[in-house]
Amino acid sequence: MQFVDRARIYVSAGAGGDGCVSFRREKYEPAGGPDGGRGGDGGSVFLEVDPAMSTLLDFRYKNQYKAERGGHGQGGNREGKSAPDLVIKVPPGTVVKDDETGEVLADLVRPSQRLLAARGGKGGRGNAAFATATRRAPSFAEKGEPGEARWLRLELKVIADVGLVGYPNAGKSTLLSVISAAKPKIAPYPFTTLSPNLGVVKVETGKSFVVADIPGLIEGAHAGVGLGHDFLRHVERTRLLVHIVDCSGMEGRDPVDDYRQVREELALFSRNLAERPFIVVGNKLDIPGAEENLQRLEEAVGQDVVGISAATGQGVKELVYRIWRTLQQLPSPVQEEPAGDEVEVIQIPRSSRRLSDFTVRREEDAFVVEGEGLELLMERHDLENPDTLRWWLVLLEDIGVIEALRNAGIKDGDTVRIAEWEFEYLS
Ligand SMILES: Nc1nc2c(ncn2[C@@H]2O[C@H](COP(=O)(O)OP(=O)(O)OP(=O)(O)O)[C@@H](O)[C@H]2O)c(=O)[nH]1
Ligand SMILES: [Mg+2]
Repeated sequence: MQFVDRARIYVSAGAGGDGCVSFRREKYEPAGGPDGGRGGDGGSVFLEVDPAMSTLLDFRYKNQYKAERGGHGQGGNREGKSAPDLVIKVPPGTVVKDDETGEVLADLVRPSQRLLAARGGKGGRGNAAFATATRRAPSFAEKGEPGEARWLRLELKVIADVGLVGYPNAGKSTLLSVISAAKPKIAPYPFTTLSPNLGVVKVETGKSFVVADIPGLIEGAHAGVGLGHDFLRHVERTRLLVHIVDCSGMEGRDPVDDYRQVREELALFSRNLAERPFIVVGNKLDIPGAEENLQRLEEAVGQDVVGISAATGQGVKELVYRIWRTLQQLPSPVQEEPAGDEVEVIQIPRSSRRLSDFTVRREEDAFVVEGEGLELLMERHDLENPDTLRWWLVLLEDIGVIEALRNAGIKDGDTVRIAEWEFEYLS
């Protein structure tokens, strides 16, 4: 039995720090050489599998994740500090999709897998990096590159950790309704539950588990009497059974008989289920006389029985902690790999940012140059600065933009446009 847990999160990486404009100051040298350092890189955002998690519940409370930006470069060729990466833990089996396109970016299954969900921006170069034989004192530096940001859709096929079993009317659905947000049908007659209900139980931040509530089991359930048979198959995949017994003795039933009958049905269905770890819960302690039945039950069971009233909430919180603690001692459903440093980082492909990947197109009023790498680089520089502008025009020549414009038939006086920026072509 599975249901799909979903969440939407926003991940944004840190921008790179800005490069610095600075000149060495020496006692007898009024204008020393450029020594502005590079900015530090921005932090990236990673998604990483945490085998201890089984739900996406925490993402309902926090869905924005931002890594910090890199520090700015400084004089004396000091590089800015790089920001730490931000690692978000997700349960094993989380499928990560691009929220906009629905495209699957990663299927995070194993603890050693990491998705680079948003790349941090590179730090900008300081003015020292722009010095050449002919430009000894560059008055400009580069801004840090922006970090990537995107909305992600997380989807997890949830397998229940805990199966609620018990005789009809024991209060299984009532318990589920008070420990989770699930809204199962509850009524004072047997077989109210006709198909399994799943609920996510939050213990505290980062600690939650999934409970399956199945129809009540009666004598012959293992052979298909009642509804139990089909559903026993489903609880077979849970790690822990919580056996609910109605201790009220209402309707003339004996809790000890009910307990034994359900245990027997489990054993007849599969040895596996009979050997599954289980917690026994005596319910309906708000009814007079239930306490005595609880004691009798405890003696018959031979292990302690947790007493609760799903109706009043008595003992329920303690039960939830008890279940959580027990789960921690049980093997995780995902096979843990031997510890090693073989981490597989999954990358989200991005379009080419090579400066040489550009196109030239002729429009009515201008020649338009387009290229992601070129446009991103341009954004990081202030072309109002004449020093920067000279550097930029040489760069356009070097990477072949000017030649491509000539091939496209450009003449003196024509306008060239790159993103928002325009200039007049002069050969
Ligand atoms: N007094 C009292 N009544 C309870 C308590 N828990 C459940 N009930 C009642 O018992 C009846 C059966 O509860 P359900 O939660 O539907 O029982 P179930 O085990 O899911 O039953 P099936 O789905 O038929 O197997 C309902 O009338 C509940 O209101 C309790 O702690 N005290
Ligand atoms: Mg029910």
